[in-house]
Amino acid sequence: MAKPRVLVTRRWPAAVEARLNDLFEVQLNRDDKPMQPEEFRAAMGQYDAILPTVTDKLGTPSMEIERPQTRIFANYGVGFSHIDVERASGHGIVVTNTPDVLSECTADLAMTLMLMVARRAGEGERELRAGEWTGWRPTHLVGTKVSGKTLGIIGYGRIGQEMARRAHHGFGMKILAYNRSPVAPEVLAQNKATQIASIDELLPECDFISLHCPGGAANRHLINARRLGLMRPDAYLINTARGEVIDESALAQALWYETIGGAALDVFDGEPTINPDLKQSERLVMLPHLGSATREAREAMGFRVIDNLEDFFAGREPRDRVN
Ligand code: 8YV
Repeated sequence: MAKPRVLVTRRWPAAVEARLNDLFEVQLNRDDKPMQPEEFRAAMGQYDAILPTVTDKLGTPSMEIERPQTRIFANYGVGFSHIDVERASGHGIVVTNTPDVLSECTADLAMTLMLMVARRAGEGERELRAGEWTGWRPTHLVGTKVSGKTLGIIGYGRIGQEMARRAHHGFGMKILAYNRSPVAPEVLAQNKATQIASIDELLPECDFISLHCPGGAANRHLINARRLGLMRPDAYLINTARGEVIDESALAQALWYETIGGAALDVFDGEPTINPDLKQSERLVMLPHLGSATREAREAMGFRVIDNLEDFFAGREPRDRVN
């Protein structure tokens, strides 16, 4: 039987590409650039599977095609708000993602951001590299203590829980959790977390707020000017979820007028373009979407995609089907 034809849109870890080549007839997008809608439309006429990443916008323009050859989008990543899943379902295309395998690394990065912004690590490094450090003094780059503070987690799924585990068990933080659906008491008990009924009630109680909810239209600007106004003036906002969850213009204002303590972002609305207003503030830490960027997570994500493809082409239900 002919091997399924698979399009890999970006370069993946070598070990994963080697395994894909063993199993499938693989086409690699060799220039490693995000694919454009017209390229997707052409690809959907040729390949049995497309393996997109967050940089591939699989919305309406990419899917304007009748009777595609493609039967599965096996996404490399847990978040899939770049894929119009409803439209894919309309074409009979199965969509899968890669949960679990990047939860720890993404939570590690959220901790990194929290510590960096609270302890002014980015400012300190910039000063040192610029040759502007004049030496130790009691009032120099004084930040905020993290240990023992209250952390609010919005989206208490796999990554949110990993963040809570690190913060509670490692840093003695008190955990407040907002989640759309009720969280089982035994899950909350693992990190002595308290579920709060609404985001509006959660925000004023927290020293740090970390976002771990999905992106997409439903959560667009979940953190808007009004909600930023509910944060304490010395509280910090951390985002490793998706850029669109925050109204970035409102955040830029809150930072500029110092109505919040600071923010640390790994994801941006319209990334890799950054809203220039954000860059005005020294109290903002920015990283270039590094959440899952470890050798371990990126390999595990690739092998998880392969598991989903093997199941699908063997006629089994892929474990990570989302539609
Ligand atoms: C991925 C991510 O690396 O998995 C996710 O949802 O945000 C990232 O860490 C990226 O999305 C790859 O597609």
